[in-house]
Formats: sequence, C-alpha cells, structure tokens
Amino acid sequence: MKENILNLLKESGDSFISGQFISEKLGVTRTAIWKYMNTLKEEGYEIESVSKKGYRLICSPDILTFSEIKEYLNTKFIGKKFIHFDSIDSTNTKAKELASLGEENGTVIISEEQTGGRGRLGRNWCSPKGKGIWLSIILKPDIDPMNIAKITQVAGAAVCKSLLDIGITTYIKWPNDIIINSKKVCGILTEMSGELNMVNYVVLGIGINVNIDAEEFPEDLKEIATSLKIEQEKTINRKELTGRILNNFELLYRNFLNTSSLSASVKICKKHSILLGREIKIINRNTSTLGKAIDIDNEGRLIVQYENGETEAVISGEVSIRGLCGYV
Ligand code: BT5
Repeated sequence: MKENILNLLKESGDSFISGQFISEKLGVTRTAIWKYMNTLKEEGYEIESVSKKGYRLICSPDILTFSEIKEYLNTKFIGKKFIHFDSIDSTNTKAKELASLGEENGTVIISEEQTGGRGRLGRNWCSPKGKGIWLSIILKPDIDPMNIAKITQVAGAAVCKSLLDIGITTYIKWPNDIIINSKKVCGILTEMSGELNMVNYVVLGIGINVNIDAEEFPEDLKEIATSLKIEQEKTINRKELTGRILNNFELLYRNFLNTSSLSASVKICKKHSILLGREIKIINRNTSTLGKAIDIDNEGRLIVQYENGETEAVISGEVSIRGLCGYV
C-alpha cells in the first residue's frame, strides 16, 4: 500500500493529490493514508500536506529502494524482486541465506550500509551508509560450476560499461577490481553453492564506492581506495548508476548464457584492462613469479608470458596478481 501511495504522489508531480482521491483509488481510509504518509516521511520523503488540497511530494531521499530505482531499470528478470535494507552485515551473506531457502533467480539484495561487508578470502569490505552501492544478485544458471568464475568478468564488464555510459572511464584489474587513477573503486565477489557438476545458486556481490569523501575512508584504505565522487569532484546519482549496472549486467549475462561464450564481456574487459602489456607478479600460495600479461582469452583466462618465454593461461581464483608499481 505504501508503494501505491508513493506511486500516486510521484505520478502527480508538482500538483497536490487529495486524501479523498487516494482513499477512493486505493480503497483505504483517510487515517490509514495519513499513517502511510508519516512512514514515508520517516524514510526521508519530503511531503507537503495542506488542508483542503491534500499531499504533494517535494523530494525523494537518496535511497536505493525499488521505488527509487525502477525508473532507471529495464531488465526482464534481474531486480524484478528487490530487497532493500537500511543496514545489514553483508548483502552476500543475506543473499546466500535467501537463495538456500529457494529465493528466485534475479533477486537483488541491496543495503545502504554493510556492517560486515566481505571481500575475497575473508577480507573486509568497507561499506559506509548511503555512500556506495552494496548489492548482491541471486543467480541460478544452468551451467557447469567450472564456468561460474566467468560471471565475475561479466559483472566487471557491466560495471565498466555503465560507468563509461555516464562519462567515467575505469580500468579492470583482472579479474575483479575496478580501478580509477591506480586506486580501487569497486570490488566484485562471486560465491557459489553447488555440487561437482551442478550449480545450486550463485551470489554475485558488487561493491562500488560512489559518494565517499577521502577523509571517510579508514586509514588503511586511504592509499589504495577511491570513490567516484573523489575522482569526478561531484556527487554521483546512485539510483541511476544502480539501474544502469543491473541493465548492462542482464544484457551481458544473458548473452553469456545464450551463446555459451564470454566474448562480449571479454571484449570490454580487454579494452579496459589495466594489466595487459604490463609486468606483473603472479602470486600462487607461497610462490610468486614475474611475467607479462599479454592477453585475456575468450574463456576469461589471463595469458601470462614468463621471462623464459613460456606462456600460461591463468584461471581467476587460483592466483593473485600484483602490478609492479603502486596498488595495481
Ligand atoms: C573484493 O574483495 O574486492 C570484493 C568486494 C565485494 C564487496 C561486495 S559489497 C556487496 C557484497 N556484499 C559483501 O559482503 N561483499 C560484496 P578483495 O579483492 O578481497 O578486496 C578486499 C580488499 O579491498 C580489502 O582487504 C581492502 O584492502 C580493500 N577494501 C576494503 N574495502 C574497500 C573499499 N570500500 N574500497 C576499496 N578497497 C577496499
């Protein structure tokens, strides 16, 4: 009901809408409407109410609820169900819990803040309130578990393309970091539950530092992390960007599933790769080897040429890559 009232307010734009009209249209009492208006105000909606005229929406809060994002969304299945939290430990943890209870393919879990945001290998992901996009998508692809890591690259390509669409050029540090100005602006965490040859579900987590100010990063991240706002020197519309990312992700993901080929995403990843042509250090457990990143193949593997001239196709998840200068 709250959603319906909000829709009516949005539809009427600058004009007032009477309590009588809402009451007749939605079949609720005037008192109930008044209560819903108060709930909306508590959520940050600025609503003017004038006796004999009714209600008017003055402005909407900067929150990533379905009501706020839907005008930017044109997906077929991603985000058809949207679960929004004000605060949560980790959207990936929640998504895994819901997926194991049967939550549907394409459901998006998003939170304004994460108190226990996670990176890979048990690392932390800093996710301050209202400053980023912290979301997870539940996916149920009918593919070989071996191919799941490729979804990270589909997501990386979708984020890069979406940022480029709003005029921001970024780079991908294969396989899962998005970089601006040698600093990390986005990380991707793909987790899976499955058996040897069957995927139960995949949870794709995307974290983007959107409007974080430099001084808001904790000390240990100041040198290695950045945000879109820091780089662009302006506040970025989180709602629009969320919509664009989900739209682009769905297109590339469907292309990946329908064609059984990663090439459309790889094309974007290669164009934006920060590693290709560079000397890198490939860290595999305790050993580290020097080499040069020369290509990303259509399986999404990083092709590395070692000093002895031999080449190897490196699979994401097996190794960690360090550039030889700075963070990347
Ligand atoms: C990642 O891990 O980059 C994956 C991050 C995924 C976060 C999303 S947010 C929504 C969803 N829910 C979750 O709980 N997670 C996902 P990794 O490559 O392991 O990088 C982690 C490292 O990045 C940390 O050890 C820090 O050094 C650094 N880091 C932490 N927070 C950061 C931030 N906000 N921006 C840039 N770097 C950060």
